[in-house]
Amino acid sequence: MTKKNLYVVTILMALTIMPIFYAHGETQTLTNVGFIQGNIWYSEEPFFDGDHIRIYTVLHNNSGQDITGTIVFYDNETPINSNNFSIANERVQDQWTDWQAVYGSHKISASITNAKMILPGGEEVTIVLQNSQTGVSDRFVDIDTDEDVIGNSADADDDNDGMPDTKEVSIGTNPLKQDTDEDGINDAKDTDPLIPEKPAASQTPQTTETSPEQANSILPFATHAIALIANKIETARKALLAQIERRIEHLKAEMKEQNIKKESVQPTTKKNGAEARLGTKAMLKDSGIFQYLNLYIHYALLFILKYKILFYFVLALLFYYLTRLFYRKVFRSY
Ligand SMILES: [Ca+2]
Ligand SMILES: [Ca+2]
Ligand SMILES: [Ca+2]
Ligand SMILES: [Ca+2]
Repeated sequence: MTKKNLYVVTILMALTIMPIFYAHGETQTLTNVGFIQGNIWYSEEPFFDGDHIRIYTVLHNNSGQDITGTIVFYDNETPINSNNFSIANERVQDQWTDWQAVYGSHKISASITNAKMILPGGEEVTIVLQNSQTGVSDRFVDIDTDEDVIGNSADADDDNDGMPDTKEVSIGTNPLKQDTDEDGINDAKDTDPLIPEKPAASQTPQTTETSPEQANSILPFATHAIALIANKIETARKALLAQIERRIEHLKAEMKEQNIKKESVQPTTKKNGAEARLGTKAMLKDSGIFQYLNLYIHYALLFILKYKILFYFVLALLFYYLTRLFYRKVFRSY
């Protein structure tokens, strides 16, 4: 072969192969289709905490006889539901149960019990089936706070407010709440996401309140100073209120997550009802009581901070006792 012919053959070969690569690039991939892994599949993929889904499996019968029985679906080792079935010879049959997914690890499976063979005369004979157990579908069900079909463990922005979780944790905003201080501006766009933005209307009366007094007062400087201190206290009260509210949200989320984890762990130990209840109470005593106490204290603080009159009353009381203490110390020292 001459050098020229070699070039021509190479170019022709390249032209033949290229469309194959091109076609390969165009191939579409369909999900949730093909072989049934372990004979368990789900009505939707992926699914998250709280989703109502359907768990499917499939029965086949090539035994030469018609078969009846009961199919039981399991979540870990706890039965979810049971269906009675009847399957003719040489048939394939879908079986399913509805289930609400819950955060945590799950082992989904199904098994056949109470299997009977139906003889031509109608007589039922108890039998043992060779394949009476599906494979185990190991699943971790995540929470998807912003419902963008990416679970929180894989989502960089759990609440989809435009601010990444890592930044929210570092600046102290709630990564599971779009508007932490509930002032109508999402965390990412809020210049001060921890202190509610004051509406323009509430700022105007404050200035009109102080300016006439300032003008008429004999001691404008004192009035101005008092107004300034009052303003500072009021700002501090609002900031503290926002902080306490955020802390309560955190505590509640933490407790919810722990409760979910406890519930998902419990079934594996297969306790009876009474023991399980005792177990829950014991766990509550062990780890929960301090959380409840903590939450209670936060709610008490929230209550005081929320009602202006109560807040200033407590502040005045505190001031009175501190002043009295100070005077007593001074008088005793002389
Ligand atoms: Ca998500
Ligand atoms: Ca976020
Ligand atoms: Ca947020
Ligand atoms: Ca905000």
